[in-house]
Amino acid sequence: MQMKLNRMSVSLRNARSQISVLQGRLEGLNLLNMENVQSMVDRRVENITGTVNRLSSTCNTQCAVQNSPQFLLAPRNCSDYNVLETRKNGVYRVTPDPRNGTFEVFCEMESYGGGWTVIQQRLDGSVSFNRTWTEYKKGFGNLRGEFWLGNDHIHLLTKAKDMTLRIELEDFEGVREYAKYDQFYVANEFLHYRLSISGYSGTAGNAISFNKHFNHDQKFFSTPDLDNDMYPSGNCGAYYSSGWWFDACMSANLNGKYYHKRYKGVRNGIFWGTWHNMSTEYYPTNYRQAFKTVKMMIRPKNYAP
Ligand SMILES: [Ca+2]
Repeated sequence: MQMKLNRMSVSLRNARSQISVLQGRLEGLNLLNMENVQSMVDRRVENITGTVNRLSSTCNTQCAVQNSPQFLLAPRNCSDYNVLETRKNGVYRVTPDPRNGTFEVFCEMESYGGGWTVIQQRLDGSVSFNRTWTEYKKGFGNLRGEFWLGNDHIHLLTKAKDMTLRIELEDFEGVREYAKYDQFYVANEFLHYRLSISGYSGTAGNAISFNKHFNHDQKFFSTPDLDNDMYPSGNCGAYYSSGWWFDACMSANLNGKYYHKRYKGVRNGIFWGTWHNMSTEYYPTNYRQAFKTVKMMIRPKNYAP
């Protein structure tokens, strides 16, 4: 009896190890194919979403009642909470894409017309932005303080709806300026979170698309440990200690190091190339501009406060 049991347990163990080998191979195959299938489905869903949006925007008052409840069930971003008459700043849960679960975001509901989902904030330098690809992917920091919301989350939010981006900047003299972009989209990880951004207006200047040689539009995301930038002889992310949609390398970088006052040397601080006194900087004799606060936030293009 004991021998039989032993024999059986040995063959069970063998079977189990064979199963796990097969499982590993299957997963490999599945992953390969699933990525293709997923991007195909994503494209289809995007097309259908576009059609549905067009149809629902042609709806008049008769169909408004049927449309509103589904938005109320699962707010996709902070602007949906504004519909619910929740108009207080704070942390809320959003579901931009039901297939990818829910996550928490900080909602700016009281200023700039409200309904803003904050994707990045700098306040005091308490959180390092010198982080890895994986950290920028997942997000880091504290939603009530300094943070990066995470590239996967930003992708889902900007994929679900046409979004505008608002950037608020403040220097240590208390000067506040802003930049707004009518269109803001971040692609998925397979496309290295490529940035699509256009339609500037504001007071801070268009540092994102500065000129032919410095343009962050359509650039991939790079981090100190993963170089997807346009600079052939080095890694901008490593050089400037941050993750960003680097060109070769930059006219803007809001994820640079937090300096509490102006500084000298490598311009690895928070940087906005069109800031008013930026042109007086001259390396290496002059000081570099430092910023006190930065906030990046997004809201649906069709939002009406
Ligand atoms: Ca490079």
